[in-house]
Amino acid sequence: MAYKTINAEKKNSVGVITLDRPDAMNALCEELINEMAEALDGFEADPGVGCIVLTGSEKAFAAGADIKEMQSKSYMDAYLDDFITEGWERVTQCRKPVVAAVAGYALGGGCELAMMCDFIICADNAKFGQPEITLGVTPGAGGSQRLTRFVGKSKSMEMCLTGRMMDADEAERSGLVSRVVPVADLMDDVMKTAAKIASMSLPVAMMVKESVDRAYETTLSEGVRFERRLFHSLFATEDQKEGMAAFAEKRKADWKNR
Ligand code: DAK
Repeated sequence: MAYKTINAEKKNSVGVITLDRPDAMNALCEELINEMAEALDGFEADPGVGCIVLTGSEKAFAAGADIKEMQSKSYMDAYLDDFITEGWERVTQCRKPVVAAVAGYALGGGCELAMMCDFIICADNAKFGQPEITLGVTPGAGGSQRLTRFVGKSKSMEMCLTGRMMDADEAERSGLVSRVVPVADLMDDVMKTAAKIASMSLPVAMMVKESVDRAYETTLSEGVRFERRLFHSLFATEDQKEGMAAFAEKRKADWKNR
């Protein structure tokens, strides 16, 4: 499938979506969001894909929603059309794991998009920020909520109120990203990580994702109860029998995804 604003390709069992609007720092225009949602649909439906990677260029993951596209919208345009909400939320609805590989700028909607992924690995040149206040708006795709959950109130409040950018080291110290790697190694590293995830039993990886996500949506006791129910249910699967047999027999597991 040929897209205009992204590239989507399957590399073995990993689906890779690369945001590709180099002249606009990968600004997230409506067409890009729709194309990204379509590519995600394709990878979600492909049983040969076990993990999805979302990335940009070395200069920019994405410098936010497309300011030039939205600058003249009226309140009614934004409200009645539910301004770009549908495609934007597609990432959060993925059942397969999605890894964000961030180099360069991840600002505004770019930072929000990265935070919608399951985890972020970033390059040492990455810069994260929610500069919407400098444009006369608030974050609009969950930035004030997700950034606060990642880095805590104080840092999130400061960043959202000043538009200050956070560099890669600060992002790692604050828990926004799982790891920082040299920019030249970013894609190699992320592809190895994604391939590792894709080598697991797909339904188990999906349940792990669901379980960790639950930690954000519920109390500790309900989350632990949810995890336990998933854990119990896995004893009905072929992959639990295979995984434990493989350990006992000192061999590699041959997952059936059943
Ligand atoms: N939109 C449109 N064009 C952009 C852009 C953006 N966000 N960011 C950069 N560009 C364009 C520039 O206009 C420039 O285009 P030309 O002038 O060459 O035509 C080109 O990309 C290169 O940018 P610069 O010349 O500015 O490059 P620099 O290296 O000097 O600076 C920069 C890079 C990333 C620091 C700077 O471009 C910048 O500050 N960009 C804007 C960052 C920003 O304010 N982002 C927040 C946007 S608001 C929602 C979902 C999402 C959102 C809201 C609601 N719903 C689901 C409801 C999100 C909102 C936002 O993200």
